Amino acid sequence: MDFKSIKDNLLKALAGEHFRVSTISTERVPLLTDEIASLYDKGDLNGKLYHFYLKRFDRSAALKLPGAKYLIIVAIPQLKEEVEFKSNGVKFFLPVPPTYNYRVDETVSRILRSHLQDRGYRICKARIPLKLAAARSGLARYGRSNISFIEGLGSYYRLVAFYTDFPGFDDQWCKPLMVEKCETCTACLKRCPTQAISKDRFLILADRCLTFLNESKEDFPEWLDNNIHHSLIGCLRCQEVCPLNKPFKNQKIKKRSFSESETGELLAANAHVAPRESVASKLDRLGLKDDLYIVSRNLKEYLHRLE
Ligand code: B12
Repeated sequence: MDFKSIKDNLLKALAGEHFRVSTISTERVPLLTDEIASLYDKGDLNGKLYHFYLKRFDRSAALKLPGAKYLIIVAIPQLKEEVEFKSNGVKFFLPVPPTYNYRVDETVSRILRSHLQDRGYRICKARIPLKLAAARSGLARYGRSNISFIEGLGSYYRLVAFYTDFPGFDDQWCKPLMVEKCETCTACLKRCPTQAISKDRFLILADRCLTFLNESKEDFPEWLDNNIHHSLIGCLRCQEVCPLNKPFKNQKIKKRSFSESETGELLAANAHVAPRESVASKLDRLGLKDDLYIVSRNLKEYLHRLE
């Protein structure tokens, strides 16, 4: 099969799952990583943010996949998942925002394997600044909230990227753009419960972002108002208030419910006591199997709010 047919068939299969796709040359990978590192060097990024999340981005595609030619960037539409809990006879729901459930990456991987790997090309998951890659390849545009947006999906999608040595793609490199409507809208800025989005700075103040705080194992800072917790992990406020997300914001998948005893186990979880299989497998299905401590701590924090 010629390059064009392989590429067209692959793109068709990904589009069949409603995934959006772009490709760039792997020569761009160091540029992406350097762009982030230079922000840190200039003092524009919080040290913890850089060391915990950003420092480990791939410096070169070849180190991961020798002979890699292209980076395939995929946006996977994803809705929030509403999770039911029960404590002291009271039922309550907490959402898991879109993008935490990484299990869907396997669908992308399966499609790439059947269209590329089965024809002798290799693929390998990439660890890169995904928003920047999506914006630099024209797949997405930045919003004022600093999340990226795609026409028809809002910001409710998960990004994932793979390297391949298949030579038949295009280098879709361009200047990152901002969503035009964000130029005159301040909805996310006003709604952010911790003032992490500011008028005079495009980048968010990551160390103020509720997500940064509740994804971390560290204690919450003194200044954080406990009443603002509303998700099992992360935060939904800047996305839910965004006019571009209006069609999607009330759509949710109600997937898991934890019984009273399972909720109790989650609340009591610690590093020494593994939860029973049913609890572990429900966390796994939510894409949170490695986040037991954080889920437990966040759940407790939310319950304090109800007291
Ligand atoms: C670190 C990180 C965080 C940190 C820092 C967030 C941040 N804004 O960078 C924390 C923990 C706070 C976080 C929070 C969230 N995150 Co996060 N996060 C990441 C991660 C690991 C890296 C992002 C990154 O590179 N940040 C560094 C900054 C500097 O990069 P950047 O914002 O792209 O910076 C560029 C732009 O600002 C641009 N720029 C600068 N000035 C200007 C001016 C103009 C006009 C323009 C156009 C551009 C521009 O240039 C910069 C580069 O030079 C990615 C996964 C990945 N591997 O990439 C997920 C990721 C970005 N997160 C994601 C999500 C969904 C979230 C949350 C919504 C989760 C939630 N529901 O709670 C929140 C949103 C917070 C927010 N408002 O941004 C998704 C985004 C999907 C999407 N639709 O865009 C990603 C891609 C995860 C995924 N696999 O899908 N996250």
